[in-house]
Amino acid sequence: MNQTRKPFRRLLLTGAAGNLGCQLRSALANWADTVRVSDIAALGEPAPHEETNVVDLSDREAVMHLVEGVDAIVHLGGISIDAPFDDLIEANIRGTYNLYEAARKHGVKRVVFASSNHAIGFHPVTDVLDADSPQRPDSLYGVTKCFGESLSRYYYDRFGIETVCLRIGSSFEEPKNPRMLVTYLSYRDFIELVRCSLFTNRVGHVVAYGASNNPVKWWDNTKAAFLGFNPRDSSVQFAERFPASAPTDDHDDPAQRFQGGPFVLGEPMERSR
Ligand code: NAI
Ligand code: 15L
Repeated sequence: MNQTRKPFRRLLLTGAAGNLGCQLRSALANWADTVRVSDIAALGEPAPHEETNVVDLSDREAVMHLVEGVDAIVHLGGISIDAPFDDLIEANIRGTYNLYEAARKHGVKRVVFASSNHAIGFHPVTDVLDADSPQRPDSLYGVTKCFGESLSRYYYDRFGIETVCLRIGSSFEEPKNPRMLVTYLSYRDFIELVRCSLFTNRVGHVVAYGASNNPVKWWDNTKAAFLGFNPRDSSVQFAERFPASAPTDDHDDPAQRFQGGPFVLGEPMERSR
């Protein structure tokens, strides 16, 4: 049978059992001959083009094996909310380090890293940020995303591994609260952002914000315009669910004043023993 060659031979997707991993999994079929899907959780039956690997990202040897033979990585795996420090260290700090170190050893050229708006969540809601705005994490979770952004910068400067750091807003089926009218990233736009991040010829190391074309904007993607990401969706269709109010930073409630919303209220947590 004469099969058309796809742009990538083998792509690795971490966090494939999660919310966004499930959305991306089928799209990747069009982009790579083989998609290696991985998670610490069960992954279900592999499709014909898939290889499944249940791996804890904190297991260095297992991650080294996981990354062997892949052309590029979409790294979504890890803890996706604030959590005890010891847990974040394993999944998000050690896990991301293991992944980059394996990428270096196996000659992987490109990583798309799921960072988060919580890397900049302590900026007030009245600010508009771009890729050069200082990191202001709003939680230990946000700190781990800042670590991932710095680690990937180092691996680019030192070893030439390119990374697009996606500061994803709120990527769910629908916005769940007024804040998400600003931070909403539709699943369709999320997939397109990953596609642009994988397919743009040279990206170096770049930060791109992940939001749909929402009426209120906190983030300016001009410095990542070369990715060609043009969101097609908008939170406007959900606006009437939440009463409109002008952005303000004079609220008493920090969850209203800062872009990170309720994440700014979190307490540092120890693992409960
Ligand atoms: P999710 O929590 O649904 O998926 C994360 C996946 O990572 C889960 O399937 C989990 O089992 C896996 N995982 C956790 N610890 C692991 C470990 N030690 N080893 C291997 N796998 C592990 O989160 P979601 O929504 O799919 O997000 C994907 C990525 O995007 C996450 O890194 C998250 O921080 C980031 N992100 C997501 C946003 C959103 O709105 N969905 C917003 C900002 C960032
Ligand atoms: C994130 O980083 C989380 O992974 C996601 O679950 C949401 O909380 C999102 O940010 C958000 O800010 O809405």
